[in-house]
Amino acid sequence: MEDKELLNKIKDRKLKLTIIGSGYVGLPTAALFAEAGFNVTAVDLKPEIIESVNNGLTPIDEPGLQELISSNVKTGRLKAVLNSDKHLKQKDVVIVTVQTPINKDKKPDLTFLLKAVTTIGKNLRKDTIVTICSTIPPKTTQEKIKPLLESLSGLKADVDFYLAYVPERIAPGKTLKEFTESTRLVGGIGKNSANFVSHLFSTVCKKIVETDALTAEIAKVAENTFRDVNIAFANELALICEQNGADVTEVISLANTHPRVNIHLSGPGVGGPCLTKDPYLLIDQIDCKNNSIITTARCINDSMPNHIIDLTKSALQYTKKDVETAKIAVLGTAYKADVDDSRNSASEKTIQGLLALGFKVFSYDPFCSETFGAKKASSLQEVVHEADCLIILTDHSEFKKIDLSKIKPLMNNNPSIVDGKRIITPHVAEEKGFSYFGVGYPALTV
Ligand code: SAJ
Repeated sequence: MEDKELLNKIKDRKLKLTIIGSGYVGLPTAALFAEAGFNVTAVDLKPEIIESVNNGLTPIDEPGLQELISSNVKTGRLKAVLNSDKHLKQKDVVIVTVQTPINKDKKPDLTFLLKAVTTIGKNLRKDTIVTICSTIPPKTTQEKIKPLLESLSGLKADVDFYLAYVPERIAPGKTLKEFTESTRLVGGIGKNSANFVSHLFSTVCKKIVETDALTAEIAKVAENTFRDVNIAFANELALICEQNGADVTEVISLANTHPRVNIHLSGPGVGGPCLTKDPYLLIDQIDCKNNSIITTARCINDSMPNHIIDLTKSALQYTKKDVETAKIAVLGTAYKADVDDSRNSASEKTIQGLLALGFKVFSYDPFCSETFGAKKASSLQEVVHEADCLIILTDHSEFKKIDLSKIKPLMNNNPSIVDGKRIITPHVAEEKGFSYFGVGYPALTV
């Protein structure tokens, strides 16, 4: 096909798209391309996702997504199908968004990705545009995906078909806005691939920057690793402040008045599917693991749930409560504010550690049904009922509005708060009759 012909097909929305993987990234991708006017098929392994989408209902809680799915399913531009390769034969564009987890040895597990690429390779036609949006270790596009597609299809990348790595940068809760408004990197395997994929993505994204696949791969994991390292620094600072008797919230906020300083927030640990994994993708093939700021940061962030457990023990000791009988109320199992995702949440290790110590643990989350083994409460009032200690692990909007005067009478005498997210003002908690313990706050001592 002439360059112009393919560009015109993109402009006129004449290409048929398949999105492989219809989760937190794939489904918004499918819905936005359908909204832009393309005919889109969303593929997934889970029948419940397929059924939900085809009924016009979003299976994930994401602002704006419900409207996009229902209207585009109604017009017929969006449909979902169970994993199968037969429909791939008629597609002009395939976008891969399957998960790329790490295994127990912290090594990338590319099984889902390579399976999807194999299916694509077997069905590849001339002029197909293949786009990888899954997060991958450096060199994967050039050294694994490209040869696999070429050998299975007998076609040549950047000549007969086009291949680019286009990392996603969306944050749950703001997915649609960030998808369309954040700068999108297009890492082409060659000039033609970068050009066609840029034009394709410019139908849904406002800003595109073209680069090569390797640079885009490293840039993607570097972004999340930077954030993880920055948060680890904030967490170490929190421990330093606690021991010195200072408040880390004030320290960070004052340090950040410097024009070239931007320290992130300390907390109960880093959760979610990205920051906990991408640093390991970045250093996968690199020989620096015993002396690496990146792995040290991971260890610091992973140690924070244990620090929350230590703060809880101090709070119970300070308020003279007995481990045998103490009841703990945990607020939040989602990995961050106002999302329904509990993957790798700091609450998991914290709750399981508390249960192992013999505490009675109850949890409440307005977005997530996950409890990690704690007893489930379905409201704030229920979770604090006769509790001795309230632990805050997620900064959901509902929790930021807590009225401590209303909570206090529901709890046992002499209650304490362990504020992992620093959303309660310490002196207000103390005025209302709570003993306050917070990450990075001077600890009360007996
Ligand atoms: N957190 C802190 N302190 C902070 C900020 C976050 O402790 O100052 C914690 C959060 O509570 C949460 C974890 O870090 O447990 C991760 O939250 P997040 O908001 O930093 O990141 P994600 O995983 O929701 O999304 C990240 C984003 N990357 C960056 O901001 C560099 C997003 O843009 C990416 O698209 C996403 O990873 C991804 O899919 O890679």
